[in-house]
Amino acid sequence: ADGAVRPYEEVPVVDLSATGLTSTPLQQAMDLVREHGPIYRRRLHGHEATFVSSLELVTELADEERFAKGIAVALENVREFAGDGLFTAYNDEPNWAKAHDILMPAFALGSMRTYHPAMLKVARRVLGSWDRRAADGTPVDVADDMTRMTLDTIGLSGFGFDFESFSRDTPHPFVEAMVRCLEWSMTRLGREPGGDYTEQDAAFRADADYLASVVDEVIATRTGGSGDAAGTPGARDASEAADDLLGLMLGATHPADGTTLDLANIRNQVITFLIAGHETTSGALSFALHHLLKDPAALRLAQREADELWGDAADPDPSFEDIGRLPFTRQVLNEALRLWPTAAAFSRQAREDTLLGGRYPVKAGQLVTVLTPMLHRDPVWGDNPELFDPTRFAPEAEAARSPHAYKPFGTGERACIGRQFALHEATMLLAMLVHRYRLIDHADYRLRIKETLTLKPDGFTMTLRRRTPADRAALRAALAVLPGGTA
Ligand code: FDE
Repeated sequence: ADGAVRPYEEVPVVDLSATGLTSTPLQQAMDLVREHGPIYRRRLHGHEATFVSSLELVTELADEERFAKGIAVALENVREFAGDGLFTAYNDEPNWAKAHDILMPAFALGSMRTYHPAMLKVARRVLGSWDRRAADGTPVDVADDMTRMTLDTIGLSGFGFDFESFSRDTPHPFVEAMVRCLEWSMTRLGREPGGDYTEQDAAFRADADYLASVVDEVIATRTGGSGDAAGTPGARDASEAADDLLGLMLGATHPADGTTLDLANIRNQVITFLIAGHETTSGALSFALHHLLKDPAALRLAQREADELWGDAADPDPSFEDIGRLPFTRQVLNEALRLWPTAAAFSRQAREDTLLGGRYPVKAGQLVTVLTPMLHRDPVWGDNPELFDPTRFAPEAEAARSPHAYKPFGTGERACIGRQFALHEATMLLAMLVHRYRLIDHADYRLRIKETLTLKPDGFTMTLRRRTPADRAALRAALAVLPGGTA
């Protein structure tokens, strides 16, 4: 970058119209950054998208005066089944601000206290299932089980609805339909002009309708309307659950004008939260477990932290406050989300004509997409950005770094509303798992990443052994002889 203003035409152009997208378009986009640098334009069947990935340029895109969230084609596709829910709403759609204002209090840090018991209940389901695997030595499919746990958690804590995923051999049909909808949104990006996609679109429609019908059941369970409300496990009455997400959506009025959300919008919000609240969090947990499996030193530090809280308790009872006492476990999650931010891209839209980086002209309304995994490998992360190193998130290290170097939850007003929720849930489960189990790399797993709009480790299994008091004593002894060990 010589700093000279140059015509936008000089940004490198990659034309993929002949080859198309691969089955892993995000990793393809990452490779293109490695080849072409931190800004490039990608052409595909007459559409063009601009990708950006350096700290310098993302810092500008994060300026809310100059840029706002943009709904790029991928999110337009998601709008086909999530409508004007928070994630996919346009900035100026009145329902965005309205739902945002009504639902914000439900995501303040203090509100996590309300969700803690439901989160703990579901975490215990994971332990129940993994105890049986530990006993008979069969492997666990990590991403599948993390998805079971995050779906049950958002269902129970947000909507008082129990998906009971751990009593099923295969994922809940809601998950399968949702994953297909996300895949449809992703593959639709690479469609060739003139192709016939009627079959895919009909299958998508059926899946989207099914999602909506599940959501109607969730709502009916609460309002006592039609549906199979009677006897649905986990159903609670409205007064008891008034402060969860669904309670707020159904009951709370907007502070400014006193109106409530309409039912069509509530349906879109419930679909949005069921999707956003579980796909990304389960991927984050799966990557964190992968890295701990491959990094015995980090695993031991995480185990020591949990051991210090819960000792040899066979069934620890994590309190709400305990979750704030797991800073290293939190660092492990942060670092997992650095390397593989599971919602791996977000788009920004110029408010006015502007110059990005003082040299690339961007027109009012034009979209620019941030490739988060490559931002997270910017030189600001040091010489070995591929290295998993949770100490990057030690408080001193964080304080010394630009806040714009790390964006796994997006940026600005439209950043992730569920961040505290996801981190509370994931920190608690991760700590409970490393406290209880030895993680065994029985298949010498090599990381492959599956993309269904979000990212997950593909085919990741491990076996488990319950940790014993002798294991914990040995860990204490081993760490005590290290420099800086706390004997
Ligand atoms: C959001 C979000 C984002 C942004 C996007 C754009 O910008 O476009 C991001 C990046 C995210 N998010 C990420 C994430 C990760 C994880 C782990 C998560 N996330 C989680 C969660 C949970 C929940 C419940 C959620 N999440 C939710 C959500 C929502 C609703 C949204 C939208 C917001 C607005 O308003 O816009 C988000 N998220 Fe998330």
